[in-house]
Amino acid sequence: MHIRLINPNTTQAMTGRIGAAAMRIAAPGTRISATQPESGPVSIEGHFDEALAAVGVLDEIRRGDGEGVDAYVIACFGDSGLLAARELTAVPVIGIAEAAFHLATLISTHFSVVTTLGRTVVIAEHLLRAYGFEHHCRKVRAAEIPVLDLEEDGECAFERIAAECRRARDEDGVGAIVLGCGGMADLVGRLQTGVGIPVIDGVAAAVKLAEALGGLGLGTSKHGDLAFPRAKPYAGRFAYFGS
Ligand code: 5HY
Repeated sequence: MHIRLINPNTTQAMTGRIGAAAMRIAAPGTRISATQPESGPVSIEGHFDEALAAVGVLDEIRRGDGEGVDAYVIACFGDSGLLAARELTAVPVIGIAEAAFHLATLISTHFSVVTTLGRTVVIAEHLLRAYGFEHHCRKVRAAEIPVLDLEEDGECAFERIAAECRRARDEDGVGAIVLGCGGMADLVGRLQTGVGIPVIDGVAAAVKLAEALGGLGLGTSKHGDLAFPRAKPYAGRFAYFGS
């Protein structure tokens, strides 16, 4: 099967690292491709960025469906545009936050999240409630690093993330930690070794869940609210979505 990872921000280097992390854990026979929108924020660090990035995600879904992609992973911890993307396609669309939350609850009664900036904590908290995991998550923590510091100052960023993971392990009474950024995907092995409890990267979790859905022949339901959008014109810059 062909899984397309969509990095909703427009930083190519991060797309490459996310794609490489996915390829390392993909099953034999799974083809991985990774892309990002042509337009949009270079990093997603709040509600405004999420709103703009969602349109780019939808563009990538349209493009991927024209290329015969079998499943999509939205590789941003805000699960940017997830439900809208699911309306657009009949194949699975997995958000890395939702995927990581699911896997964390299969191995631990409680988990904490370590994300980037404090201002994005509320986005993760909204998703926990929306997905029904709020009683399983003890705390959403921020390492207080800008997303692109994961590209530009990797070792310092790693140390800050690792320190926050250790605090979660020691203070939160959790059995697992979820990494709250697609750009952290290639840090999971080092963090797992250093922190000593299970650390879950949503990119890997989403790839494996996409493989599972593909193996079961399950796609996005087109019955009900995730049915294809009703046919209508779209004005202005979105006219190309119209039918
Ligand atoms: C992400 N931002 O996974 C999120 C992380 C965050 O550009 N990719 C981004 O803090 O929400």
